[in-house]
Amino acid sequence: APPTRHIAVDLGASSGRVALGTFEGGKLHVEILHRFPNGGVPVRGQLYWNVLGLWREVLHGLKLAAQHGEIQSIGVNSWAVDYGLLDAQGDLLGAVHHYRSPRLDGVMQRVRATLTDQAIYNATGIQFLPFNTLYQLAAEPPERLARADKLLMIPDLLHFWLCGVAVTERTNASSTQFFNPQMGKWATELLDALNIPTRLLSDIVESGTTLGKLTPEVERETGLRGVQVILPATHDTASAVAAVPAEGQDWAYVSSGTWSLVGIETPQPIITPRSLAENLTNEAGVGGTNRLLKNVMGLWIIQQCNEVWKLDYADLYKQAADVASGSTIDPDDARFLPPGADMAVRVQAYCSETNQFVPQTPAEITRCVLDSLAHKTAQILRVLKDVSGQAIRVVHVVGGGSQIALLNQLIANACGKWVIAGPVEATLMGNLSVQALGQTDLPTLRQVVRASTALKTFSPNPQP
Ligand code: ADP
Ligand code: LRH
Repeated sequence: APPTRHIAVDLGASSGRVALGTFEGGKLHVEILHRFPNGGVPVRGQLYWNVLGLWREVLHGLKLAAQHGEIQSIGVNSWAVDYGLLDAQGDLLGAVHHYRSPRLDGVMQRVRATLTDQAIYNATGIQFLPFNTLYQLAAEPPERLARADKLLMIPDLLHFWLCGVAVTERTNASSTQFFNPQMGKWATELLDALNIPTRLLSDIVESGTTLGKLTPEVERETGLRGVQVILPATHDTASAVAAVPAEGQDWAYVSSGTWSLVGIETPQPIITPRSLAENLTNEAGVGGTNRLLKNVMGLWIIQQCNEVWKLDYADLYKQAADVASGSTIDPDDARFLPPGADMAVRVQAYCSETNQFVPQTPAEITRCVLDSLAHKTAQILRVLKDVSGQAIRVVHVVGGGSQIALLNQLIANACGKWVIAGPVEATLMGNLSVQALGQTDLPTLRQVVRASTALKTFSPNPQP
């Protein structure tokens, strides 16, 4: 088959990129054309995303792509749960809120008191996290919802701007906590009970679907011609998991970035009293798979510390490998969720309160966080195995965090399992593969990723 060429836009919480992917001879070559930073914008006590700034960066990346000859398609993925509201003219209604915004303080507790955990979990199978879209909508002033005509998740919003078609792709719909994965439809009864207008919702569409051509305006702006928008798995974690270079069944993944998503793939959602008690999530994957996983706070804690330290990540992680393990924190303690220049102080306070060694230097604090993430990963894998009955032999680490050799080794040690690290850009590769191959055959897709990536293996050392 002749080579095909596709553009993937991957918007992560800490950075975004526009990449060109070329498929040829069962291999995928990825070239990153444009990278740009991302993060929350604080305004008057709340936190927002600069979604228009992201759009400008995307357009810039597309202009660069237009210099690379004929391109078949484009697809956008991003972090989950956040959304824009549109008015009846299709104009963006106000700013786009950030999932770490203080507006959500106390909202989940209020909703859980109204609806019961069983009602919410049995309908959705989603982990209770205070920033799920369900609680974000419950936090909206009713007047704003009354003025809104449509809710679009971030990637769906960008697809709307690219081609004028407004739909909701399924993998990201499942992150809202008002999608029923067993029925394959919106759990409208939850929204009804909270007086959230369900007319805001649009049709749920599968990844691999062609939405339509770029608008004439986007063509003029970028110089691209005849490019189709094809839906990838729009939830970044779903794209990353699709590109886990695994074979067989007995593996787990860690999608390691701002968040650390620790999970396994199962054929069906697992929604039981035990999975509720463990607060496990069931998110939709590519090809009708289920992602049974848990959100772990991830590298966010170090990212926030490094806003102050301003160190090179490769250097910082090398230094962290040279200090001894000291203390561990629960990275999911609620105190670590909000941004702040005092993140290192929060880590120290946790250690002090729990009568542990208090890390002082950036290397010591980083080591403490990495040790803690590895322990948490091992703990979750034990739960996943118990709940699913699936054996786990190897752990695949993908994403930006898979570059941290120390973390890979700590995960191998804590889990007592082999770790296979890479690809770093799993999300881009999953996005591009679904555009090129459709979503029919995950083993083939994973074979392409394996053939196209240099992987690193870490064997577990006995614990000291
Ligand atoms: P997200 O998609 O959530 O924005 P990424 O998957 O891009 O996150 O991962 C970002 C993380 O990757 C950073 O927080 C940092 O810890 C790690 N990282 C980035 N560059 C390097 C590097 N050169 N060496 C080791 N780790 C790195
Ligand atoms: C990772 C991610 C994760 C969500 C979080 C909000 O980027 O999409 O899967 O839970 O962001």
